[in-house]
Amino acid sequence: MSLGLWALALGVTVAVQAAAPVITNITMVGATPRFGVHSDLGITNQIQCCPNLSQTNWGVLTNVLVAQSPYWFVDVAAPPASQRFYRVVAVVINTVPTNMALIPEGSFVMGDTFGEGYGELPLHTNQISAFYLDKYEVTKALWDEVYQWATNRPPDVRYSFEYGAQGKATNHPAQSMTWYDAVKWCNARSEKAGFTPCYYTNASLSQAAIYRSGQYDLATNWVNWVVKGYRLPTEAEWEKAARGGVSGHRFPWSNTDNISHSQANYYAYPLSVDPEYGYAYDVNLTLGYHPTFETGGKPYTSPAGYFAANANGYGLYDMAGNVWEWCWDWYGSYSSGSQTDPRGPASGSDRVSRGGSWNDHANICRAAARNHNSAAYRSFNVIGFRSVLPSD
Ligand SMILES: [Ca+2]
Repeated sequence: MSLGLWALALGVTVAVQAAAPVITNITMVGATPRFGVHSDLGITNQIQCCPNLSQTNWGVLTNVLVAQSPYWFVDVAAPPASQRFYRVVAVVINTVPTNMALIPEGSFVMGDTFGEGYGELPLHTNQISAFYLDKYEVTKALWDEVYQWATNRPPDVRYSFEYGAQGKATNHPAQSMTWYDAVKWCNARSEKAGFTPCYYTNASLSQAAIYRSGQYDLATNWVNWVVKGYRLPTEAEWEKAARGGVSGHRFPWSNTDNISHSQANYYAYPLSVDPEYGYAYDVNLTLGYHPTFETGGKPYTSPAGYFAANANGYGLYDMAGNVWEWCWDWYGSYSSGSQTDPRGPASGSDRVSRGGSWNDHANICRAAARNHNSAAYRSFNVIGFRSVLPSD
């Protein structure tokens, strides 16, 4: 075997200020190539190879989080009696934030392909930029952590919430918050994390206008949509996420277009139990609340992510049922034209919520189903939310 070595500091992104990794001491140990790499610590090296230098397609052998320098790399997978070139590149691995899922860029068909809903037509195609979405409805534990931080800040930057939120247990979804409180909480979560708030009390988007208290009916241009900060999903983002990367299904899962208590926390009303008003696609064997969670008085919410085997195609939980989820948009009618990253009507009287709850029938838990409430609505223990973070 003949060996070649290249050491490049190609920044796959420009965030790395590290010095270039350097390959040294390349040698054969028996039939196996081995070399040392000098690198800054704490960065990721990507070890690449190719069979000849006339091609530009370097294959990735492995990623190494550098804990010591120099370190040895032994290429146990190298084919015998061949020629191989190596290089080591400092890369930034784009890590997904904790407990969030990447919803990739792409288009989807929004609306009800089954003709079962209200206000869910016409079908229209939306192009949606990539974003991260909480895998779980915001739990009471997470709500409290941010809430405590936000309400104990110095007076000039302190948050005040109308009512805050309730939760049956710390690992259950936070619920019964107003839309205003959900939005302010997203801002607080951003500030706590060192990110930039998305929501402002006017179009200046200035520090002085960060939305931390009161009731403001925010306009679309009172939102900084491009900064790295937490915000509510738009209605289109929510529906794209709920569909899990597949189209034309009734629920967030695609292996069946039916629903039962093995998949979601909702109020079952199956046709088999009520032949007149039941839902044919509700194949639960019994009528009523989910028996596992019908305990200790209402609400009958379930722990976030309880249906662990039933994450959707993007790895999201409870997109059907458990609690409704506030979205950004004012409620309004759909139009048929294709749109890119739509943010809903410019004004309105209600904000959208999605997904149904422990208290709702199967038809309300469909991926296309829409609901809307006043931003000051607190619900009967049925409404919560999850948050978005931009992907770059
Ligand atoms: Ca939900």
